[in-house]
Amino acid sequence: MTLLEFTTPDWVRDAIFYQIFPERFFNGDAENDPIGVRPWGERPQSRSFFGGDLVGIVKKLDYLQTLGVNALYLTPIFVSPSNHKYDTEDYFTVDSAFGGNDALLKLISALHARDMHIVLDGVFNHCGKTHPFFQDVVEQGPSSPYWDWFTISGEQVVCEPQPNYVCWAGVSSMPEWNHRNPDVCEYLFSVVRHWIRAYKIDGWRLDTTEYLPPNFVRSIRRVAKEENPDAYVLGEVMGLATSWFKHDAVDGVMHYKLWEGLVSFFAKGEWDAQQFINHVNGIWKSYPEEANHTSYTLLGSHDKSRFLTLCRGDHRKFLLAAAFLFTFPGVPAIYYGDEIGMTGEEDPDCRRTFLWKEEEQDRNIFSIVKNLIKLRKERIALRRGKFVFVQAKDTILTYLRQLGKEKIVIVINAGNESVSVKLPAPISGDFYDLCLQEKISSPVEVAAVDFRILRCRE
Ligand SMILES: [Ca+2]
Repeated sequence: MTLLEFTTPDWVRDAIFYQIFPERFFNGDAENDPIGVRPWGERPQSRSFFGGDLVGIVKKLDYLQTLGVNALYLTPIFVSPSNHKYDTEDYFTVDSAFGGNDALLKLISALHARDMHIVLDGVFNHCGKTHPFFQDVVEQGPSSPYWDWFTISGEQVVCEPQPNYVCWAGVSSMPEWNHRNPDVCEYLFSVVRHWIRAYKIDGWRLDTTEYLPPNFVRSIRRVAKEENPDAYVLGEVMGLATSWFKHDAVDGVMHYKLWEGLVSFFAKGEWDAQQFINHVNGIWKSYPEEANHTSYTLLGSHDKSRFLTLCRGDHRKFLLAAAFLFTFPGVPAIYYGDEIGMTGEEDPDCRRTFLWKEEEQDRNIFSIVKNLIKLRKERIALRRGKFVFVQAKDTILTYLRQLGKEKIVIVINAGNESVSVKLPAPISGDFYDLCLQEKISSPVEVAAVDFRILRCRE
């Protein structure tokens, strides 16, 4: 496949993703709870368990559909001793605390019946220390058939005080796979195949993509597409992702580079609109157009402080960034609980249990996020249209989304005073405000820390 032939799954362009950390979303079955679960609502510590599971997600699908999301990304669900499950023990079995394989089958069937998609987290850089192949190496040393599946210095495995094997970020509980060994790659490809073939998952999010050999990542994408040409392969990439697209290795990336700009402009106010545009344009032009439309754009994830916390609790700033996300190309994604105003510092605080009591939720944020999702789903130009920056001055940002005759102008005012924005030709004239549902004309009044989404009238 050459770069010219690089194409990405069509369904992703219409997706609204929702990321779930299953241990913390909803406890649908107390029977499968691990020993020692903490009371729901308590602040999490790094090793806390609360009992969330896949049955809980099934029970909350009405909620998710009411919000408007149509695709889920779950952090890892396979057998592992931790609450985050990035230390896999068995790639072919869903953890019993999440309900086992049967619960996944029921979740997928319920999602597909609602025309919703699901992407699982593939942790292929490393496994957990309790993985049987690593345990075999610990017990048998160099005579283990899996000795060359890891990278070990010496004649036996030493875990403490310093591991003598390559492990993720130096964490001894996460030994890295030796991807130079073709048997290792084949084993991991069999995982990729299995869950697409037997369980019909719709794609993989690849954990720590930047730590993986590009050829291995490209092969994962190939294997996934062999099983289902519409499978979505999403890379976790913190830096600029240009080279991953040049390798045709992923369909999109978790857009942490865009997130940096959103934090600097919307949350912290450190940049003016021109700096923000320069940042966004720089990324936009370095990625293939296809990938710009299928990269996963986010305000939050399990690895970052909550966006509302980065905004120091200013709801208006959070909503301004959300308005940008839902009117910008790419696949907008909500980190569970952001839509009801959840806060939290970095891990483990950003992984609190979901607040299901309505009196604890910010219903204003919920209703505006829900409306932004509705607008995006109703207006094809917001999902698939061309995007052009129109104006950037101080804290005011204007851009256009256009598909065929449909033109939508977004005006953002990140400043603390209301402004009157005169829109330049050729988008001057009469408009219809899609949020306020009223006709207006240029100049457009925009309140402090507010936005307007305007359909151009013919
Ligand atoms: Ca449970």
